[in-house]
Amino acid sequence: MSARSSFVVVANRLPVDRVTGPNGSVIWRRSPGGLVTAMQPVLSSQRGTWVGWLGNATQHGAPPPEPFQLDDFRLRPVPLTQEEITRYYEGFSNSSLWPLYHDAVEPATFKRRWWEAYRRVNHRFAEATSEEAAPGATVWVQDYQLQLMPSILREMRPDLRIGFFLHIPFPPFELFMQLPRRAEILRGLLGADLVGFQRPLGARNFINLSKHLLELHTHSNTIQAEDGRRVMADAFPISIDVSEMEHLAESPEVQTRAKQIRAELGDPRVLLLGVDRLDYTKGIERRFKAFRELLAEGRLTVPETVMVQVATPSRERVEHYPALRSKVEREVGRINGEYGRVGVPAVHYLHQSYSRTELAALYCAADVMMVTPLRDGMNLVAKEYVAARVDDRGALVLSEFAGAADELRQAFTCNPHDLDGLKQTLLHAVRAEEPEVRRRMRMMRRYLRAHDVNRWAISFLTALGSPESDRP
Ligand code: ADQ
Repeated sequence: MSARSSFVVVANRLPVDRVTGPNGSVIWRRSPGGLVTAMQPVLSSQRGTWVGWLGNATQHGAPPPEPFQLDDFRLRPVPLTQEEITRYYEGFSNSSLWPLYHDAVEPATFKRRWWEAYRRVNHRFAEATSEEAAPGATVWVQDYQLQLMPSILREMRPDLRIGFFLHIPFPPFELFMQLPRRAEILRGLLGADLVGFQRPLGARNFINLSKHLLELHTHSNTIQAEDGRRVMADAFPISIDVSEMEHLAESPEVQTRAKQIRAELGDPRVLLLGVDRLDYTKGIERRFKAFRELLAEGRLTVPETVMVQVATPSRERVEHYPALRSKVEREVGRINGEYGRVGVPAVHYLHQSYSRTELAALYCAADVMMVTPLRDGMNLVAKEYVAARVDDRGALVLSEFAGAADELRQAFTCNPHDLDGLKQTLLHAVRAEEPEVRRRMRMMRRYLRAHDVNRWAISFLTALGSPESDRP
């Protein structure tokens, strides 16, 4: 066995993208993203390991992919078969847990065979982690795909310090109780020493659930687990690499591209922007409806106002997603059919992935950024937009159901379920005077600079290592 690590990150995916090298060889390149940026310093200094899935199916009977080194940390791939991808990932994770944890804005589906795969895969992740972790190591498990892992790992390795962070909302008691395997999931999470959430509300829901479902004793933000351990639950709002986005936004390349984007759109007076994974939680349909009604009422007009919607392809094999894509694309067609002219569409819809540079240019070009999820753990796009506005311009319309609303308090906040309210907020943002826009943006930027993703990682790890979390 290789040298073991004193720090192990576990996430469904390894932070790498597959690219084809010379002669068709496979090369793994580090994928962009806040999580890996935040983990990098700790992983490097601790000779850390990241455990996760490489993203492609392993054939039955094929040898598991070997661990490998990337930059200065080790990657330990966990293989999944095609059937496990269907049942553990697309099934239980993304068709049962994802909708349920997002207020069941689309109905959750439960299938018994999905549960079996979810349990089996969590077990496999725990085994791989146990092999990688040095005695007394710190293990940080990420997200809803791995909620059983903390308790399985604790049973294998009671010497480890285990943290868990949930990137999506944790639902209220009434919703969680619909989950067929609710007690097992809760016990799985309680295997950790520290369970972190995006918002204080998530931590409160979790503590309340422990009290009522398992009748555990709770005090403030600690829960006494069935084996007598103290488990701490608290909010650790995730953030972005603020200086990376600021540097990008300041670069001549991005500034030039931002101007070019506006020119290509016909130099509109107001450029509205949406950037989301194409997901039913993101409130894309509500946003289009609000825009269409504002055009119909003549309160916004084309070509003075133009909307750009980037909708990244996502989970196309999971139920609800192809249907959402059809609905969104129909709506775009309807708006353009009614309000566009030859060469002047009202909505520019882009179902594509973009580089960080192009995203930064879009952020810099947009007058109003629309972030209107019906429910969202945090929403990093809202934070990226604020970080990119090094000119202190630009208005952020932000749903109060996004975790980011707890922090970006100077945004134009809205309730996306209330269409009239959403329209009012959009108009308010469009019509706001420059001094007001600048004042709001300046304050949000100041806040964000002091709360970047490194601070998030440090505060979680400090709480995980603190003696408070296991004092009897
Ligand atoms: P997501 O639901 O994926 O994340 P979000 O937080 O908005 O949502 O992050 C999306 C990321 O993808 C952003 O960094 C954005 O720049 C990038 N992105 C979006 N469209 C893109 C495109 N077309 N091309 C390239 N990149 C694109 C989950 C939770 C969130 C939580 C995060 C982190 O659902 O609530 O904020 O995890 O914890």
